[in-house]
Amino acid sequence: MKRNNLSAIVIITLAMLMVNINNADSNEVQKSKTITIELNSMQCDMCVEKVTDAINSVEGVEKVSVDLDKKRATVTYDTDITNKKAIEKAITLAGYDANKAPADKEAYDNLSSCCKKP
Ligand SMILES: [Cu+2]
Repeated sequence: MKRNNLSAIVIITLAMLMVNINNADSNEVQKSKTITIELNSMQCDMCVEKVTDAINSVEGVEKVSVDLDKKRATVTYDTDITNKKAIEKAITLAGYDANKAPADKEAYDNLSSCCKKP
């Protein structure tokens, strides 16, 4: 009887270990990465909205938070689907500088006057 109890404990412990290993695997498959992007040309809340929409339009982006005071975005994305360059590109095509990538000129010219650099 004692032996059976011990076996049961060993089996349960092994089962729990296997569950932990499986969880670690599934986390690795997701490959999420969080980066910050400098958005020095943003001026107002409308800019925040446009930049947020632009980043969200990139496939593979999971989470976006744009901070107007700090002039930067925090973006979480799936590294299997997209990358930092693609996200920067979407921002520049919306008319804003992203890190060292300059805004697309035509998109910038089409921004409302309140969104242009002073
Ligand atoms: Cu603006």
